[in-house]
Amino acid sequence: MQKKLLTLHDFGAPGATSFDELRRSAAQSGCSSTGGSGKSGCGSAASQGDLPPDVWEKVKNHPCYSEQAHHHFARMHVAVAPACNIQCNYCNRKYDCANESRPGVVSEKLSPEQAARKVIAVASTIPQMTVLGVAGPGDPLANPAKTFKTFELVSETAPDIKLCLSTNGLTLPDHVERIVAMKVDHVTITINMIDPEIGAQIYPWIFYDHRRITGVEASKILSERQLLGLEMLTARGILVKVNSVMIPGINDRHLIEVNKAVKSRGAFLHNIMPLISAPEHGTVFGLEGRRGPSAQELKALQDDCEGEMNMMRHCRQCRADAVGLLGEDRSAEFTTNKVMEMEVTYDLAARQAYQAKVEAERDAIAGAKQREMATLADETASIKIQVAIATKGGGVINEHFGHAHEFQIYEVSTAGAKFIGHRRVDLYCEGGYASDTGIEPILKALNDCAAVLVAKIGLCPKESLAGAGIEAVETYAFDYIEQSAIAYFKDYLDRVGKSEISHVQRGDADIRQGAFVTS
Ligand code: CLF
Ligand code: SF4
Repeated sequence: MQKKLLTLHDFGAPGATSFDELRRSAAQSGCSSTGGSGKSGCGSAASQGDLPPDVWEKVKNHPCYSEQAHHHFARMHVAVAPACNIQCNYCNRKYDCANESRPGVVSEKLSPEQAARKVIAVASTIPQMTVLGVAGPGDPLANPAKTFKTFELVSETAPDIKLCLSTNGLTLPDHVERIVAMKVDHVTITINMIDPEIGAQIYPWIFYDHRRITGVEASKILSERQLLGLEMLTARGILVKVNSVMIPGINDRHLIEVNKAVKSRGAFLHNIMPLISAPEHGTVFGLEGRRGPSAQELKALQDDCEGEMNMMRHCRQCRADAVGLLGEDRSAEFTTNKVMEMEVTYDLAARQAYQAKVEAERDAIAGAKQREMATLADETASIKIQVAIATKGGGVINEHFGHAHEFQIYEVSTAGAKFIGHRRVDLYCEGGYASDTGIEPILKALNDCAAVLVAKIGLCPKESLAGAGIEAVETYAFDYIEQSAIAYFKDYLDRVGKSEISHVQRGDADIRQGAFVTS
């Protein structure tokens, strides 16, 4: 495998090689992007054997389209699309807000050239970064020139990186052919309604056909354009994920109808996300005090929608400039100033070697899970429990309780262990001391769990968790997550059977809004 050595200054820094030269040099390196046509009908929990080979090629290292992949592979967003052509009542786009983490918020807006430079810098530093997404802070297709220029520069320079975009869908039908031509294999459409009367409560206006349109008419046009765009993409083999924001009191039950509508039009995956709403965001919903759903409400809706098309449950509601694994944020390492100073080595061979290593690790994880499942073969109990996992990634229980920014939540039963969500928390331990917020918010976030499996935990939090009925378990430190969750469940059933413990139905839990930020 040929190794390309490139420096960031090759990307237009003073006195550097031109971007064109860099593109040519990368194009000669012999790698190619993945291709093939997608088929709908499966989802993020699917494994290699569950999907046609061409679809598996597209999703196997996409952290959003494959729940398994999200333990190993990272995505990055570049904020090249500031404008938007509609208004959502849950949106207020902000810049330079490093403490706020939600879609629509970024620290820097980038030109396509700056964005391409940043992608190469990240790809060089983080070999597991496999996907470039354009997701805002406005709508990528309301900024088509910048969005497609960015994709063009990146695909010519780093063709092993998958291209992904996320849109409100209003202008999507106008851009489908270009999306296909650019080999953008993954498109997300945010569809919150198919009933314009409901839409009128979510969208005060759209800008379409050179005019501002309000009320039910606006939502009618938006919905028609979204569904048309979805049909056009799936007919051309593009994998389409539909994002829907669950807004209690407005579209919560209606999303079941949305699910049916998008499923019938070939969507690959449906991602129902909780409303992010707080007065300080300055959004209409935030200012009117509209709440987001609880953990149980969200899960119940996702369960109701789950059928042939699986639900995405591992979304972290990323910022439009997010970098890293879905549960981490490394964007501060890649500001424009830092990127300009970095000497980078775009090493395709190293990236591919990393991915081969991940393949082997995934096989080992799947094998271990299968072996553990065999131990449940004779179990008939109808008990289901939820367990929280402290992990830094890699599919392993490798995080100290006090250092966890989030816990991954698995539902475990005789059917196996299934990822059902994550809970963000403030660090329990800061600089060796318990944080000011204490353990209460963590207890509320994990209240629906019977246990938390950790690499390590101190006596004090362990006792607090026990007091709340949550068992802290270090037995599975550095073991695989799903294998361990099943092993814990087996042990749990044994202890219930021997009346050493009682199985109790746990209560609801808090979902903390937004995604992880470093500061
Ligand atoms: Fe980005 Fe979106 Fe592509 Fe993923 S995010 S454009 S599909 S690469 Fe992923 Fe982030 Fe959720 Fe989006 S976790 S907000 S679903
Ligand atoms: Fe904000 Fe996206 Fe809605 Fe535009 S489409 S208003 S950027 S949430």
